[in-house]
Amino acid sequence: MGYRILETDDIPAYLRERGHWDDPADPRVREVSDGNMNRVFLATSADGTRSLAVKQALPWVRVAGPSWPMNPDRADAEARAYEQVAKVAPDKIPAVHGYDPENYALVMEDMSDLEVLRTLLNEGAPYGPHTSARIGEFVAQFSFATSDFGMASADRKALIAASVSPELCKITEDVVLSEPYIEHEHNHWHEGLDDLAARFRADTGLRTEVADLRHTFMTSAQALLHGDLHTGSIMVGEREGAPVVRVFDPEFSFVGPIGYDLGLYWANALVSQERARALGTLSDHDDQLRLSWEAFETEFRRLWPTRVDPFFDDAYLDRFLRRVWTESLGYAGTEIIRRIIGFAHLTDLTTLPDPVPASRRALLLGRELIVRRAQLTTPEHVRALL
Ligand code: SR1
Ligand code: MG
Repeated sequence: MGYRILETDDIPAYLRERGHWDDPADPRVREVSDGNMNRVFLATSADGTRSLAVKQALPWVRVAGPSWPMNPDRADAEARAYEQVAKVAPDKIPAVHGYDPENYALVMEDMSDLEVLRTLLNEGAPYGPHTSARIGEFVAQFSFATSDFGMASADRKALIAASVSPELCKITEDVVLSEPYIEHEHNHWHEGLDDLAARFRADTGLRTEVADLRHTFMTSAQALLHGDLHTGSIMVGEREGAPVVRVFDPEFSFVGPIGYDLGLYWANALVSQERARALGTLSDHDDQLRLSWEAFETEFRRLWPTRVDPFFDDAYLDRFLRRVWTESLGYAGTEIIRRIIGFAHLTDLTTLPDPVPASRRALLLGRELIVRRAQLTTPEHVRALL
C-alpha cells in the first residue's frame, strides 16, 4: 500500500490491520503531538482499560511543515535504538509493541499516566532522588552495551553501519553545533539578548571550541546514543508505589560520542535551574549533574569487568571516563546556547515573565562550559560556576 500519513480517524483501522486492536469497539483516538518532529496519537478503549500510543514520522519537520522536508526513515533509527536499549535497560524505555517500517510508525505503551520531566520542572516540582540517577544509569547501560567494550569488533562495525543517520546528524551539526555562532535564518532570540548573540558570533575562541566539539560529534563513534536526551524526552512518575523513569523519542540515535547524551541532559537541567532561580523555586536542582554523573560512572565501572576486549585496561577506563566527562560539559554548553539564541527554544525560559536575566546567565554559563571544559574536572567545579 505504501507510506500513508495517518490522521486521527485512521488510527482504529490502522491498529486493527497491524494486529494491535481486536476489541469489538473501536478505540477513542486523540492526537497529542508535542515534539518538534513527529505525530503522536493515543488510542484508548471506551472503558479506559486499554490504551496504546501510535507515533509516526512525517516526511517533514512537524513544527516547520512541508517547507522543511525530512526523511521519515528517522523512525527506523528510533526503532533500532529501542531494540538495543530493550536488551540492557528495558525498565527505562516504553514497551514497544511493534514497528511498521512501511509507514514509519511505532505502536508503543501509552505513558500518559506519567509526566514529561520538563513539564513537571516548569511547574516547580523537584527532581527527587531517583530521576537523574536513572538517567545516568541509562546512559551507562546503553552506551557500554553498544561500545567496543560491550560488543565484539565485527558486530560493532555492523551496528555503526546500520545506524548511520545523515539527515538527523546534520540537523544537530547545524542547529546545535554551528548555526548559533553564525548568521542564520533559523536563529532568533529575545531582543534583550542582542548584545550577547552578537558577542557569541564574534567570539573566535568560542567558535574554535565549538568546531572541536562538532568534529568530535561527526567522527567519534563511541556508542549508540539517544541523540536528543533533553528533559522533554523523559517521563517520570510512580507506578504501584515505585518511581518510574522512562526515556523516549530516540529518533536522533546514531553511533557517536557518549558525552552528547549526558551533555544534553545536563544542559536542560542547568536551564531548568536558571528558571527556578528566576522564580525563587530552587530545590534540588543543584545536585542533578553530580547525581547523573556519579550514577553513570558507577554503572560504567560496574560493567567494565564484563568488557569483551581485555586489552582495554583499568587505566584506560579512567582516561576514557575523563574524556566523556569533559566532552559532556562541552556539549552541555552548546545545547544551552542553541536553546536560547538558535533554533527550538525551551519553555523553561520562554514562559518566564522576563526571560532575559535567566537567559543571560544561562548563555554565559554555556560559554564557560565550552571554553573551560578541560579545567572543570568535578561536579563541584561546575556548581561553583553557578
Ligand atoms: C529541526 S528539529 C530541532 C530540534 O528538535 C529536536 O527535538 C532536536 O532537539 C532538534 O535539534
Ligand atoms: Mg524529540
